[in-house]
Amino acid sequence: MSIVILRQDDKIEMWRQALQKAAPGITIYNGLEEHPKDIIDMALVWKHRPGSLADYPNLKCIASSGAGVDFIFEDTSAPIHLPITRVVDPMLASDMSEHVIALIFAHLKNLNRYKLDQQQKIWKPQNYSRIRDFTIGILGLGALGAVLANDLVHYGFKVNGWSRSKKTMKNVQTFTGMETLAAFLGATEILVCLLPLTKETTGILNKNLFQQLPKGAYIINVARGGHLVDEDLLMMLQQEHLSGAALDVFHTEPLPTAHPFWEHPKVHISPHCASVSDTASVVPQIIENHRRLLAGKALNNIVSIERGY
Ligand code: NDP
Ligand code: OXD
Repeated sequence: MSIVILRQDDKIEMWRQALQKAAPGITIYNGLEEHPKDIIDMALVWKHRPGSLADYPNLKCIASSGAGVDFIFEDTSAPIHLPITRVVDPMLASDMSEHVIALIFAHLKNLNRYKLDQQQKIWKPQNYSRIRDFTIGILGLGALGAVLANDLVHYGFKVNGWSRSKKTMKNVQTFTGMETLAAFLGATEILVCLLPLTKETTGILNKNLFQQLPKGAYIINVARGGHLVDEDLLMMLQQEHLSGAALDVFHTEPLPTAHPFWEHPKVHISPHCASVSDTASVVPQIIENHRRLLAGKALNNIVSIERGY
C-alpha cells in the first residue's frame, strides 16, 4: 500500500518528504526514481509524463496535487475509470483571491502604464479609477471563484458571477448557464476567468465573447491557457475594444519567447503562479483520502468524469 508522486518539476522530492513525514506508515515513492509498480495504490500527480499512469497495475486512485485536472484527461492512456480527486483548499483559494485583487487594483490605479512610462522616464499622471467605478464578472463560482467574489464584495466592488448550476450568494449577482452569458458579459467591465478547462470551456475567451463585453473591458485569465484564443485577444486589444489583459496561464508553459504577449504593452504576464498548492496545507487531505481508500470509504473532492472537473 504505497503512494507514488508523478510530476516532472523540481518539487517532487519536497512533496515526497512532506507526505512521508505526515504518514510514516506508508511508503511514498518519487516517480522519477526506480520503484516497485505493483504495490502502488495512489498516484499523486501534477503534469505527469503522459503515459506514465498506465504503468501501475493495482492503482486505485489518481489524486491531482492542484485544483485542476485537465492534464489528467489530456493523457489518453490515463486510467480515468478510477476515482480522480483534486485539491480544494482554503489557502489555495485565498492565494488566488489575493493575486486577482492585486491585478484589479493595478488596473484601477494604472500601475502597468506607470511601469512602462518608468522604463522611458516619462512623467505623466493618468486619471485613476475607484472601486465603485467597476463591475467585476467572474466566470466560475467554484472553490476559487466564490472566495474571490466574497472578497471583492468585502472591498466594495459590484460583483457578478457565472456558473453552470444556480448559486445564491449575498451581494453577488449570479448568472446560470449559457442562456445568461450575454447578460453577464454586458454588465462586466473586468472579466476574471476561473473556469476549469473542459470540452465546454475550451476557447471560451474568444472574439465572440469579447465583443459582448463593454468597450474598454479588462481581461484576467488565471484559469488555463486553453480558455483563451490568443489571436482574438490580440485583435480585440489592437482594435481597442479591450483595454488590456493580465494572463497567468498559457497554451504552452513556459510561454515561448517568440510569443507576441511577451512584448505587448497592454498584456501583463505572470508565470502560472497565481496560486500554488502549499504542501503543509494540502498533504493532510491527500493522506486522509489514502486512509479512506484503504478503508473502502468515499473519497473527498472527487472529480466528475462526465463534467470533466
Ligand atoms: P471548481 O470546480 O470548484 O469551480 C469551477 C466553476 O466553474 C464552478 O462554479 C462551475 O459551475 C463553473 N463551470 C464549469 N464548467 C462550466 C460551464 N460549462 N459553464 C458555466 N460554468 C461552468 O474549480 P476551482 O474553483 O477549484 O478552480 C478553477 C480552475 O482554476 C481550476 O480548474 C484550474 O484550472 C485553475 N487554477 C489556476 C491556478 C493558477 O495558479 N493559475 C491555481 C489553481 C487553480 P458549478 O459550480 O455549477 O459546477
Ligand atoms: C492548479 C494550478 O490547478 O496550480 O492548482 O493551476
